[in-house]
Amino acid sequence: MFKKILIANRGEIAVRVIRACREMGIRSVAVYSDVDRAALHVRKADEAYHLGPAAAAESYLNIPKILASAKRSGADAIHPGYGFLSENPRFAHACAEAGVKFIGPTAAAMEMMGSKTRARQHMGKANVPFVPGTSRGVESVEEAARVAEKIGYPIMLKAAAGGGGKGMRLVHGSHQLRSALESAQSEALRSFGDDEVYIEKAILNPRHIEMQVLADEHGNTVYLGERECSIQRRHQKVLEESPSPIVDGEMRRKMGEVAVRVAQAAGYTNAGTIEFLVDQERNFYFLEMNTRLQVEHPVTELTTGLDLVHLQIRIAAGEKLPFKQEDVLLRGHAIECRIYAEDPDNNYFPSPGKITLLLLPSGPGIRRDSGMYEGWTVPIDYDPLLAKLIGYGTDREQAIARLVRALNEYFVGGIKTNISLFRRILNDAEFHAGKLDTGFLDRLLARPRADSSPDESAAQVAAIAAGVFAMLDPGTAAVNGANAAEPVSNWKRVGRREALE
Ligand code: MV4
Repeated sequence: MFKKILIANRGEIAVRVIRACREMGIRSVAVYSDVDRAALHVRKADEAYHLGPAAAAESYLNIPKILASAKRSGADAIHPGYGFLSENPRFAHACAEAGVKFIGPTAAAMEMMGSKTRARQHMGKANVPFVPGTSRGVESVEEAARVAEKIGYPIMLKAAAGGGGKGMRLVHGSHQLRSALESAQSEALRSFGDDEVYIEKAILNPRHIEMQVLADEHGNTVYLGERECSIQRRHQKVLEESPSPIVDGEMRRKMGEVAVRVAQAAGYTNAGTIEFLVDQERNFYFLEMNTRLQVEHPVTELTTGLDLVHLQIRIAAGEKLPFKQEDVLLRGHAIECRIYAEDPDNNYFPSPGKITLLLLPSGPGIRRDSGMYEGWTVPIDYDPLLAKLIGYGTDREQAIARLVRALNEYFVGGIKTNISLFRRILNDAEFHAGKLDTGFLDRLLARPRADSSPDESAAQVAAIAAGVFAMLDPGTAAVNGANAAEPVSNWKRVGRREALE
């Protein structure tokens, strides 16, 4: 087993991996940029190495600097988290060259699944249902027109090297084809340095449902249930849940078996996710494979009772999966809210700054994976994800009720967050009915806001007022029933008073 793991990431996922290391008795090494000097992952790791300036290219994306830190610290493995270098085959290869185990798939598996057309070519051999279309880039408008006529409009033009909707165009008729193809190719070239664009039949109002898989290095591959990820804004997931409201046992088994075939066709090892598009008739089509641990992995952990990071580390250390497919039992329902430092009243623009007050939810069925703390300054330089709030319950309604209760306990002072957005989503009738598709959030945001019910906002104001008074005069805390035997610590009082001034 590894003695020391370097986490080549930051924020909540770095803290999450550090926690798994600590639970496994493995020393953890953090790396950080100038603006992350006081970040939570640096505080929690056993060791920390400075990478350089805030710019990702000078820090979290800088392979030589990260490998130099691994060498200096004597780390024998690296966990990439998600984003940054987590799906970069050159990084995986460089780790192997440096004799440091990359906790994830091989560079070859990453490369195969990194190109959507290469993936489709390989999936074709593995009897995997994918959206009708081409498995190679189109060479000309004429060729595109022929293919489109054959599969029928509307069609979707997509960048082979793409993801997240970049280089993607929905085309309703031949008259739009030339301009759409040219703009898709130029955006693909700009975004990915590769202008290959291919064609798929457009699935209208699809759901995005993904299947978690886990494969050890001895040929064992299992699926761990699906995640409903249809609630997205501009191709960024906002809220995810497991299980999906529309997947029953039969459909889960079928999707799981397809996902396992995809992973095996790719020679995949470690944790991976197969994304599907699901149409209104619940037909599912392979979309792409994510060769990393995903942000939303906690909802799978809660419904399976498994720790995916522990398992990733054990797999990378050469252990066999400690269970078989029939041992994977799903129980309950989990829903994750991604808490972003964004201003809902200003087009969700990032809202960096100092966190002056943090009132945190807890209690039955509530999990928080967080990278923030009171007094920390959220930098402008990176993705504004602050924390994930996950509610777990026996069923979907209990999970929703717990999440609504927890959101009303959550308060982040000093910056704006999207917490209010989740109250709107979780109170929405379509959401409660499980009527989700990738257009859900756009429809919700297009509707006029129903004011949050007065008692909720009053509860918030009361909670903040109580907190403020308790800070200003500990005696008040005693009067308000706070436990006088445990006066507010000097650290907290000084910190809070400073924050308030
Ligand atoms: C599609 C599609 C409809 N038909 N492909 C968006 C980014 C990438 N993950 C694939 N995406 C889509 N591909 C076909 N043939 C609709 C989308 C899509 C989408 C997919 C998943 C989650 C959110 C989405 C938002 C808009 C469009």
